[in-house]
Amino acid sequence: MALKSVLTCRTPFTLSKVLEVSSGERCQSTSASNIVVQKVERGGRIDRKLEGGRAAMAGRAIARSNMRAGKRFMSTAGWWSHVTPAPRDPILGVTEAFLADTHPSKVNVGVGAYRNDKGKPVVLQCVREAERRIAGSKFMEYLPMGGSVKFTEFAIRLAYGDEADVLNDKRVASVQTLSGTGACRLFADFQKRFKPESLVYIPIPTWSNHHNIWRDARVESRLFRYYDPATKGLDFSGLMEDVKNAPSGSFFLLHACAHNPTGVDPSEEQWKEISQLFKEKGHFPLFDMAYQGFASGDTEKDGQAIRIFMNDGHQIACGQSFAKNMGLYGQRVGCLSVICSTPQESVAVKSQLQQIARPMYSNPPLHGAEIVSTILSDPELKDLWHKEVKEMADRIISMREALRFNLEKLGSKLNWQHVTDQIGMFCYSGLTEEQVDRLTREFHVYLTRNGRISMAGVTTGNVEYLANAVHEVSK
Ligand code: KET
Repeated sequence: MALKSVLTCRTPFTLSKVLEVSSGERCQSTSASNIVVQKVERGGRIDRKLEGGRAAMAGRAIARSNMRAGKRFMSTAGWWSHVTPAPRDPILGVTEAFLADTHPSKVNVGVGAYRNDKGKPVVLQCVREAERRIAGSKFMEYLPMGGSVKFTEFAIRLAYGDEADVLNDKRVASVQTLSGTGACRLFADFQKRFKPESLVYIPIPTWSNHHNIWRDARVESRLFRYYDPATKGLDFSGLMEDVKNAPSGSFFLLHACAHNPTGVDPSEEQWKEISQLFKEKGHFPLFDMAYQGFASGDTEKDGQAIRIFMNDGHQIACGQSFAKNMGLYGQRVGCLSVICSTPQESVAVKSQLQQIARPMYSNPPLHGAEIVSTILSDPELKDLWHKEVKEMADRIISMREALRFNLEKLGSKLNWQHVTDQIGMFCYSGLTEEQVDRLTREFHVYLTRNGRISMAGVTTGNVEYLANAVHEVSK
């Protein structure tokens, strides 16, 4: 059968492919998974419509017959006709929707990215100075698979404290990662490879991407209670019960500070109790520390949970991100560290973490690691950084007060105390999905559907507008 093919692309997602067949039939694919077969002589009237898998099969059949006819040809169905669009990311999708909105009063309190009081992204002074110092650096070589050793040495000192025994004993395996996400993912892959039967327990609720990370690493996950919507605080007894009932030797994902999305952290006493119970049960604590400095404004204080577990002798793992606390979002700079029982074990663990990184991205990027190690190795720059972290944390705290004040001023009958009780970047407002949808539809306020407000996007300029909108939908 003689076939002639024409292929045009209208958009990256919609292919319009036309094939003429000798029988007089014409096969047109109107979308990637849809083929319409028409009789040409009958003026294009649709005779049959094939969709999805059937369309793909028809496409392949036509392609095969065309191959037999010895013609150069492209398949009607396309290699990827079975691929359907991925669902929108619950956090980064909010930014996409915000950018598409042209309303002048629109407000983005979706993604957890710090803005100054003018609503603008910030480059910290310490970062600018570090960049000035490393500008013109002749070193553009590959980093080792585990990244910059100088960087990881400073990163783990920040996490565990300069004087930590585990550091003096050289018992910490650490690698530079693609920010906090990369640290979690590398650990999840490591867990799957070396404890293939283990489970990971994830708090309810948590950063939405945690679920994706352990799912893609093929680690079986379970949930544990964390937040109590009734009290808008920690469900401590529920948490302890779930920790107790989990099979011994389970992995638990914990937020080191400034829990995302709830802004609710255990107290020092509660962390101590959790640590003790973990000891009894032989559970593994994995800390995601994406916000060190953002909870209290003090990086040491925000490392409290890590220090408690470390001093209790746990072999913890910790994922660090410098996206938020140094404003290095797009630089993708983070660190994964694992406390081991001996220096030899830590050498082995590090080599295996590198082995996982090698076929995925080979080695991590240089620039962000250079910035971080320049800042952390210079006492003056480090002081400046501490001051700037505190300024960011303080601005967020003052916006919490302003939001609550305005809601109360508007006469809201609801209790908004949690807005100021919670800490870190987020306010877990308690708004329902329907109320969030109204906020976006009627007021052009963009936030995640779980009612999380990124306080980093609230400014003196938009706080009244935001409070009014929240009040209107929650009356
Ligand atoms: N852990 C937590 C708890 C977290 O909130 C984030 C980012 C990350 C890790 C990853 O950050 P990275 O940029 O890979 O270092 N959270 C914000 C951004 C995002 O969703 O990617 C957010 O919740 O808005």
